Amino acid sequence: MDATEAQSAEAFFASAPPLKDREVIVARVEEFVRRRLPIGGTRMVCITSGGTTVPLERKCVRFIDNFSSGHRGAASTECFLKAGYAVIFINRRGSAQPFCRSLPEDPLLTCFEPDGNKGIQPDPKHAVVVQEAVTEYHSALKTGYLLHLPYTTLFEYLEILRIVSLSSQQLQRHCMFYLAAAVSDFYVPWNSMVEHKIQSGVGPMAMELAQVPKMLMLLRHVWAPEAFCVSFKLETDTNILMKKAEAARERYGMHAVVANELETRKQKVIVVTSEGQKLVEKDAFQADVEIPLVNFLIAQQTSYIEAGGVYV
Ligand code: PAZ
Repeated sequence: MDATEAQSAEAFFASAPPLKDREVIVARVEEFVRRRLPIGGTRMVCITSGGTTVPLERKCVRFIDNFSSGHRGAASTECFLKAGYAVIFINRRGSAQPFCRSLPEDPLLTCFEPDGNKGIQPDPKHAVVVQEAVTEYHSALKTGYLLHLPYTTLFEYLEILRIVSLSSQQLQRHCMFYLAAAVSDFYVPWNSMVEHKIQSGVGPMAMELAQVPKMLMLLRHVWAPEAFCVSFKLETDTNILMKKAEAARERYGMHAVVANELETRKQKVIVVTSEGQKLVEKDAFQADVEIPLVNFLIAQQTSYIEAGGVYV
């Protein structure tokens, strides 16, 4: 990567607002990574999920959003946990969470009912799914296999991703990055952002957005150069999807790029690796396409580890 890209990334972080609870996050990540040592025991994956927001005001009322329900990240977290991976789950606040996907939309209010004695109990209609969700989620937390780090803004997302990647360097090839979050390509730099709510009634508004520095490049080559890196490419125009995915793999040196189209993303994806393109589809017996996708990527990472890092 060239020096200008590294400089613009440095400038981004230098001008970003301070990350709330930074020390706590760093300590939790370092402890989580330490539990995976010595290398060769449990593998770790960092899964990003949901869409970043780009605030337009410092005291933010308005923001630009990126589409992602978080389903992919949540389903994949469940699959990696089942496969024995420790998972750092970086997700957008309010987007889908692992083990909750079969619960009704408003789980707390719908899944429970008053027990007539000032307490609550699961509504019998949802008792089985509630019990399963609570048991699996708490078991992953208690056994130290799941660390949940929520974000909202682009600034928080990139700060947290950098903290995790730098800490995970010690795990070398036994760490995977699975970057399913939809991350904004444009933003308003903090130092040129207005403090208060933008006022209306003054006619049309023009706003210039700066380009977000190419952090995938930094992640891959500087922050975690040995980790197995998987990025995602979403397009709505199928004619350009594969070209963009191939280009992303070349440009950022990703080990795999998962290409998906908006309408069909829950049924099939195409994974681009140095070996070519592989169609991954869910079959009639699989609940989610993430099951074959995660299995395929785990096998790819195993080859990467066994090849001693010589892969791309
Ligand atoms: O979160 P979700 O299940 O609704 O969708 C997943 C996805 C389409 C956001 C993800 O698979 C993806 O492609 N993420 C990267 C998007 C991009 O920046 O191109």
